[in-house]
Amino acid sequence: MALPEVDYIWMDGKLVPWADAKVHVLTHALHYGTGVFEGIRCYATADGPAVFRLTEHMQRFDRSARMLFMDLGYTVEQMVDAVKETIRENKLPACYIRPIAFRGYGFMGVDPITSPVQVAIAVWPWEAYLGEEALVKGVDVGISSWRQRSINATPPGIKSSASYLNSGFAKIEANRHGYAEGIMLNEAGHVCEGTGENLFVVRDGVISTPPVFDGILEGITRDSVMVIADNLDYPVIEESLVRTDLYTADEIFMTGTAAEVVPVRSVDGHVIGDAGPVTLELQKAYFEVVRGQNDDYKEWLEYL
Ligand code: PPE
Repeated sequence: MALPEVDYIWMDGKLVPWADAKVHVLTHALHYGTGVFEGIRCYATADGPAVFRLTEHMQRFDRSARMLFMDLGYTVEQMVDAVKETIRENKLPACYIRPIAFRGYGFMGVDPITSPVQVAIAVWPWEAYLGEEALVKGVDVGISSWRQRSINATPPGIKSSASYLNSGFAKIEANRHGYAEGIMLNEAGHVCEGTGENLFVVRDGVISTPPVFDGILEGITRDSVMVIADNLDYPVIEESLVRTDLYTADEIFMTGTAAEVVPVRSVDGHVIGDAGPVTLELQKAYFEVVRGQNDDYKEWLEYL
């Protein structure tokens, strides 16, 4: 999507004009994928803009960085404050938030350790990730011919820039085949996730989702939906799924910060159907929670 530019980007400790947030072409991460990032959303609520599960996102950011031996140079609390400041200074009622930490300019060669760590936070308005209509009507998806990045190669649990080459391959293929999204299987044939979303299946009133050990990003939206579903008395289980489980599901939906809760209409041409009742109930509940309309979840909202 074309970026709707705003005034400032936070870069290495200070706000700089959007157009000045630049890096050198010999930035290590550009050549070797040595970056980690986050995707967070800030929603408009009756009490002003609120960031959904901001601290959890910054904790995951910090964990991703540490797994790459990157010292952010800021505590989680300082990063939380920096996100809030960036939204405030850009005067946005709601936005998407993209923190990124990466190995910068200084050295070439595979070893990242010697290159300096740079940290930036960008914010911009980002509407429905797969389109407004997708939230209502659902999307057609296909199983990708690309396998999911493996736990011992490019770990899917680390939200690294390098990891998204794999997502990029699958997304290009999906779009070329006329699908909104590609679903990746691991080498064992277990269903993992979409290129930017976790996946859920509903069968006979039971909600299931692939376990972390099958090689997925441990999504914060995934966790939120599991808690909400549990509170609505749905049985929720983590279990390995194979492609045929998708073809015969009663309902399928995908979750992610950018995507939110999106129904899946078909998989490889197997029709699942219009958005089902469980999907719609969870989607409605999720939107109420993020918009501050359900007090039971107010600890998930961090106001500016
Ligand atoms: N799996 C993948 C591969 C993924 O990229 C995301 C988020 C998720 C699961 C869901 O995680 P969470 O956001 O914590 O619920 N994808 C981010 C980036 C999307 C992009 O195109 O860029 C996002 O939704 O922000």
